[in-house]
Amino acid sequence: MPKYDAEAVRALIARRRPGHALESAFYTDPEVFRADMDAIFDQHWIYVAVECEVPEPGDALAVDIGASSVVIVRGDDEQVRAFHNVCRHRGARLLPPGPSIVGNLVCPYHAWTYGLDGALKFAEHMGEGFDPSCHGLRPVALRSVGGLLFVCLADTPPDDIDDLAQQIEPYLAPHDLRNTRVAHSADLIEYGNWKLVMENNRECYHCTPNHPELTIPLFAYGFGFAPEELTPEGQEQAERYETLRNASHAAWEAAGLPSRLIEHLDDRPTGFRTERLPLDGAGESQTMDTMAACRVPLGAIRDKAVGGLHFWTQPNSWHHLMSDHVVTFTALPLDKGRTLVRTKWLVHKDAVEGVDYDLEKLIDIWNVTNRQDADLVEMTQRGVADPAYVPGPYSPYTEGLVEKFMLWYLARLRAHLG
Ligand code: 3BY
Ligand code: FES
Ligand code: FE
Repeated sequence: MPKYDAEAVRALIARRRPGHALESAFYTDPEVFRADMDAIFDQHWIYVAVECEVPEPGDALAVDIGASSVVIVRGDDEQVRAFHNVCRHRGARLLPPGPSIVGNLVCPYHAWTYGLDGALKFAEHMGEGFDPSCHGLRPVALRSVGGLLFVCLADTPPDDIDDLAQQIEPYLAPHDLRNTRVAHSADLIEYGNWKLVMENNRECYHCTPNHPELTIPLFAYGFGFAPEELTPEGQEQAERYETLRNASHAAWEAAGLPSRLIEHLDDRPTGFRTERLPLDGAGESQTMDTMAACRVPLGAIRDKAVGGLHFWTQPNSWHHLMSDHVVTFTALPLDKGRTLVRTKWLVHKDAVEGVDYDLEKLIDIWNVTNRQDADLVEMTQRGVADPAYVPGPYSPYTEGLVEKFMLWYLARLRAHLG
């Protein structure tokens, strides 16, 4: 039985007007949602966790991606591996979502017991002809990119992850993600299709009217504007931003912090983008007052004013790395109209809450901003579901990266549907 009507989805893709938002069905139709899960989330590298969440052998983490669930676990040999969270007996989930500490992976149902390498070690009462070696956990492709863990549910994952890792690891390395710890994690359900979450994330057109806290206005200039429409003050600010960006890139690169833009958003299966951007004000960190929130610096970084390193991946992740903390985001579709946005705040592994950082100060800005974005996504979901909705044009200045997200998405969907 086909999971969805591929012909209907192909027709929708063919009708799409370039440079425009998608028609309603892309955000509201359960068939398109199933096509998205099949063609996008089951085929591509999905950012799910940070390596520091499984620091010791036996540390495990279960993450749901649509109908699938993946167990990430560090083995006795220190290797981090991923398996389908599905028992090879009668299919029970082995671990609940979230972190666990395990000696073996023991199914709660009939106690089939798997080693941390996935091999089935014990299964009682299965008789003579039963071969445990044919009943190990099914592996899932896993890749750590500088400490960020990506999984791919496909049998043959896109191999451009190697090139991505090679390009991005020098950018991530100074922040030493492997020696961090999750200070806080927040799950926010946004009442909108996952693509609305991503479209919203890929522009800062909405930042000035909606995110007063987000070290605006300078930050927003990093994501595009129409030069001819700027007021004299706007022009002055834009120039200030450009000067600051160029000077910062030069200084940071000289200090061993790769900073310049790399953009491969729509020309490969594992699309990504990175750039280190200066922050407004004193420019130390992404906090309400732009000052570092944590006293213990990350990695070898000693200059606090190293801006925010933005790292985005298609289809669903974005990350901000500062001198004192890191914020990682992943958007995981729940159904056609709901998306889980999971945010994690990382600090140096030795930083002590209440001594080296104040948790509120650390998480405030992105908690507030996420809430604002969730409201924007929800109001858009309602609007695109209205029979009166007609897809409107993207701004060529401020929404160029939204269009790149769409071009990537449509090309991947087309490639999968054939
Ligand atoms: O950098 C980001 O993650 C994007 C771009 C601007 C707003 N947004 C949060
Ligand atoms: Fe796991 Fe039976 S379903 S042991
Ligand atoms: Fe936003």
